[in-house]
Amino acid sequence: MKTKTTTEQSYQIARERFAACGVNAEAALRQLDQIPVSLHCWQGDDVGGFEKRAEAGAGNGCLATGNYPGKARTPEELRADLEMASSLIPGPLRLNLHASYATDGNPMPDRDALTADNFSSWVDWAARKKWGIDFNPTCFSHPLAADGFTLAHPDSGVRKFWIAHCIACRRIGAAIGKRLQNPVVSNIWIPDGYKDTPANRLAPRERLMESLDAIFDAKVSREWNIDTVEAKLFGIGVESYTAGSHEFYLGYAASRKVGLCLDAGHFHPTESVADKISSALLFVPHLLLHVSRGVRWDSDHVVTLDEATSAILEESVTVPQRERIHVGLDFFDASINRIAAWVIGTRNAKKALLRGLLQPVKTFRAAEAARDFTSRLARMEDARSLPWGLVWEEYCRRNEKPADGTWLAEVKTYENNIFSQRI
Ligand code: RNT
Ligand code: ZN
Repeated sequence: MKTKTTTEQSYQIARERFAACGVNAEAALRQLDQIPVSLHCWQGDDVGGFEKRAEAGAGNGCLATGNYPGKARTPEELRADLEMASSLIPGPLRLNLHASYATDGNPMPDRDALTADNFSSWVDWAARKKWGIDFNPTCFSHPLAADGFTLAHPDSGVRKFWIAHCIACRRIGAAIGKRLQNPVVSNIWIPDGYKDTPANRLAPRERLMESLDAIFDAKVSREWNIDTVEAKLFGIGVESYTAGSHEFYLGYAASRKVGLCLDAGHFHPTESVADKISSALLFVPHLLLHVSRGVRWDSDHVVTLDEATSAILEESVTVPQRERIHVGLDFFDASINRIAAWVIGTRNAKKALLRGLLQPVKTFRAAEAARDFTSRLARMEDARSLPWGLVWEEYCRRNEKPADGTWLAEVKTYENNIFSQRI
């Protein structure tokens, strides 16, 4: 770790440089402390979950590739790995849980009958850590999702099961939110779609709309549970059509006043997801960001500081009412150390937020208001080389977390000591 004096002195220089551009670095650090990032449990075990049936695990288009050793196999191992990862990430975190990670129940009920009691080990753990929790129904990797359809299934019996599951999950969200006194974001994603050209594009969407209406008709506390719905353009096995497309969910969320989830991998690769935030926020009550990185397809690569991903997070802090935006991660890479994947992706998400908070936005906007587009571009480009990295280093120091370049050894030690026992 860098010494306090070096880091602080460098920060003072950086702070002055930002002040000269009209940016208060101290205020940016305070704001960064107000934006928790929701750490997705599923990066730790390749979307495996703890159900012990044959279909369990990643499925229905969710695919973690690679076979790096040391995957967490039990709740205890997964929590230990999350502890390790979070010890290397500065600032506030939440836990993002999937229903397939239920821990408490003997026997464990099927997904349509889960309650908050089935997650008590997670809730106790999060309470101890003072983390909030977010929640997701698991509408995949189950015998009743075997043909790729759930809420839009032509069979009303199958739809009923998934409707019951989603209602159960909203209730779990509300119960956990109340217990932690911290609202839970409950996000619905379904895989339903066709590999090849559909003959009827409307019918599955009508069924999905009706299923969602039944789900959101169930009375669940709005104070403790925040609903969001997640669209997708395509996926493996559903290349030609997904019932829950962006247009479908944007229309649904706006008309029903539920939140919308924007997953960075769920759009055409040349679309700007950052650009969608300001439009969606005008019409939906909440936005959930699934911060992810698609490489050629919805590959869920670890978040890097690339242009497209940074732009999403930078934009998220420059809009008014940013408390209506919730930041969650959604990547899963089984080809590298899974804890390092969390650390790299989450630190990057936080760096992008910090860079957004440190942007001389007022200056950019003044140039724009004056229709001086030359100055707007010049200022934006000059701002890229402001010393934000020194502010980040100070943020790590204040949070007693390692600076860049100093955390990996701890992961390697953990790998040597712990992963070797998981054979
Ligand atoms: C799938 C969606 C969804 C999942 C998680 C595991 O394409 O992105 O959010 O990744 O629920
Ligand atoms: Zn997602």
